[in-house]
Amino acid sequence: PPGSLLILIPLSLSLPQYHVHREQITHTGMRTLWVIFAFFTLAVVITMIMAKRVERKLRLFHLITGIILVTAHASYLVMACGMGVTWVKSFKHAADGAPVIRQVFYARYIDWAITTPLLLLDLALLAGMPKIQIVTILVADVFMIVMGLFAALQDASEKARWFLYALSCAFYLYVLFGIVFAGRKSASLQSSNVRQVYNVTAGMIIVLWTGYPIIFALTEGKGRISVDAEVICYGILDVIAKIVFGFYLLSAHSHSEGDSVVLPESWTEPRGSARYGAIASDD
Ligand code: RET
Repeated sequence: PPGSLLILIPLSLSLPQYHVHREQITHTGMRTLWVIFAFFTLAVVITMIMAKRVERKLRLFHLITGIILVTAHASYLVMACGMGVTWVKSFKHAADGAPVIRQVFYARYIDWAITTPLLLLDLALLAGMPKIQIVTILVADVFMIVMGLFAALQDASEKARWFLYALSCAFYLYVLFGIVFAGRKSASLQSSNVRQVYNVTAGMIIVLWTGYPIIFALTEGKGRISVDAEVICYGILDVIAKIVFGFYLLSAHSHSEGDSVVLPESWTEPRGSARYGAIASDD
């Protein structure tokens, strides 16, 4: 009834005014997302053209790189359309004491969960690593991303967030060790050209990928840099780690006529020997 409304008005005026400080993307960040989307679209088209031009046996790398680029293209489209994003409570407070909530683009983690294992697969196939080593590195990588996603979304306890972050970093270290030791050991059996491509691509991964946990610590972790700056930093890394990396790998390959990769026994050991299913004696 209208009478009760009249009572509610002075009541609501006397309540303390809570306001929440929102850290969110602005048009600068949105524009960045669209620009990077355009880069990935172009990169997908160029990869398809390059795939048509090389001999069949090299196309597996074009296929894997193509899937990586299409995934990034889709994820940037989703984010540029304002989707794949959620609000997460921050552990810091605004200058006036108001609680802070921050936008987190969780779509990236879905992208990374698909693309980072494929980037590692590119590298592992180039080195000719045994299957079991490939599987463990890829699985550790997926765990790294999933733990990172939960760290980003965890807003009940700051300690829990950093614990999940540390766990994710531990998986990351496992992946790095795999690339530096197991991967290089397999690559050392290959021709000098393949070995060199491996060293360059592995080096790129070590340097570029390390940027991601650093950005995470500054944004989701400490809330030091804005959502726009976060979009730009991840965007630059994504473009280098996917497009520059992919094109280097593909063009280095097209020039390596006659480079046949030496496979470990696990790939080639004949049926009926010491193998158990697909697992060979050296796996
Ligand atoms: C997170 C947060 C927690 C700690 C670590 C992380 C690592 C992320 C990495 C991402 C790589 C992404 C790439 C994308 C596409 O090109 C999840 C940020 C260690 C290494 C290469």
